[in-house]
Amino acid sequence: MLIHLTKRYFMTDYIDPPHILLTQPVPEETDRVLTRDYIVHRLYLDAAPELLLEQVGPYISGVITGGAKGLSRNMMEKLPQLKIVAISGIGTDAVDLNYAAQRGISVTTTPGVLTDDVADMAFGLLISTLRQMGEAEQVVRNGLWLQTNLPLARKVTGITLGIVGMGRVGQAIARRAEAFNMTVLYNSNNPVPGLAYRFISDINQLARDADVLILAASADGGQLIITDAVLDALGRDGYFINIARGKLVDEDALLAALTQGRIAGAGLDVFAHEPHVPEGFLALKNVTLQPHRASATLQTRIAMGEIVLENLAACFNGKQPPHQV
Ligand code: 8YV
Repeated sequence: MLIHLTKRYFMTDYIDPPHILLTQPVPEETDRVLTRDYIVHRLYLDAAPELLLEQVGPYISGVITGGAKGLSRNMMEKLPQLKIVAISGIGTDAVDLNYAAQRGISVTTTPGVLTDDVADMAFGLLISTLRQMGEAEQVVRNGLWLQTNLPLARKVTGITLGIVGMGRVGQAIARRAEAFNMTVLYNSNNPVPGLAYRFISDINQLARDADVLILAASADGGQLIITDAVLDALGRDGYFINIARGKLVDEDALLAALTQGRIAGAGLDVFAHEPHVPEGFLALKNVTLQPHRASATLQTRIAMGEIVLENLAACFNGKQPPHQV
């Protein structure tokens, strides 16, 4: 492999142009600027990623990664010149922030621009699951319209919605819920000042009161939030929607609750060990499944890419990146 080692900046200790490691693709618009301004190494395209890391690891000063993918401590240890981990996303749960801080590595995110998409996905999953749109679509696609008597669906407008996590995304979901005449209740670490929705400090109580429970919490704390007890509190007429992180959910308990009819259905964009989806989910008609696509629109991914580029540029110009966590 040819590695371009050109001049070094006088005052800095990284190579110019900086070497950037990309763990997953970015939109063409972002990629064009990256390849113009940096030397880009694409881990996701390489047949032997370990070997690539061995070869280019010593030169890498920036990594671009996704929120769920993050960057393990083990990987960071292979990158002695690393200055910045630029997350194209908002979750920092897959990056060892303490270790990054110890080494003086900036960790940045792309807040704000993906809020609406994630809230839209939460609503898409909610409507699709309650209205059985996946199952009904299969009926049409398989030419079974006349032969099939689908059960009646669950009405969406007017339900009681429980939101777990009232950050930007939780609030964007709540705003959408208002247009559907829903009663919004929420649980988060603390009540959010200025919100008109009722705060419920006990998540089991929230699940009991809600027709649909949406998980929109950050996974930075790493704790399990959706347990067997929460699912039982949600009950046989309740639905669960997850657009946050799979690791916040006891996935075995969720699968069991769905299979045994202890909750009515689920809409899942995220899983505990992506891209692995436990096989049991695939057979269930009362579940809507997505491959972690909540922020995956062209417009939003371009906007996320612009912020990633800003963060990188600031870092390599000796400034504090604007969206450093
Ligand atoms: C992205 C995410 O799908 O923001 C996050 O933390 O998980 C998602 O928005 C992911 O970052 C892919 O780039």
